[in-house]
Amino acid sequence: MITLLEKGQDFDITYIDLANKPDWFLKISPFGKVPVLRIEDEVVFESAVINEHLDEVTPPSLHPQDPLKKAQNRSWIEFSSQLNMDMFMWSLAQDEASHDEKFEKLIANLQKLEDQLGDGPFFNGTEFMLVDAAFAPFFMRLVFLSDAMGTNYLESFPKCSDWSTALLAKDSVQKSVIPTIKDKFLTYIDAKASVLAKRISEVGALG
Ligand SMILES: N[C@@H](CCC(=O)N[C@@H](CS)C(=O)NCC(=O)O)C(=O)O
Repeated sequence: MITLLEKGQDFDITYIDLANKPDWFLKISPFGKVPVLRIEDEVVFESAVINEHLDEVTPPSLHPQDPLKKAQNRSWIEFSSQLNMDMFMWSLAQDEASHDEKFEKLIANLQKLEDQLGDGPFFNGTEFMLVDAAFAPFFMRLVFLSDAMGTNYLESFPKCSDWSTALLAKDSVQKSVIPTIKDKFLTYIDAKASVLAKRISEVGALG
């Protein structure tokens, strides 16, 4: 969605109830996951691959031109999947020990990302690129969790924090989600009755 909006492309979107996936969706999504891009009768799946394709067919490219920088951007795009997974595992952990372990993993990986960043405001400098589009959904959800807990999880990572602020201020990022995304996301976490979900509801009860 972010890449399509950045590129000013027309598209239709169909949201999938992942707890009740329709048959037509299961037929076109080999992993049974979103997102899937449908172009007439053809399908592309995996968000990084979808973004690469959209970028290729709608110049100018949102990748650096230098081949090494481009490869490194792709490496860090892959790292965004790991951070999403770290956040997911942490937010769903069912016992204290596993919660702490997953949280420490997330923090360790955030430090690796912090060490990669330059002067910003974006990953490669002043221009918003594909690598930025890849990290925006992660930061958006981490900020939802920060707000819900009243704890700034990016406090020790000033470059990530500034990057996150720049990303979340982008029109394409804001318009990539439904207006009720925060409530929906926190309701989803709450329903998992995880350690983090319980802590959020305690903070909510206190607040
Ligand atoms: N590597 C995939 C991950 C996609 C993914 O995990 N999608 C989740 C929602 S964020 C999903 O569809 N989950 C449904 C399921 O696993 O049943 C990508 O980047 O496209």
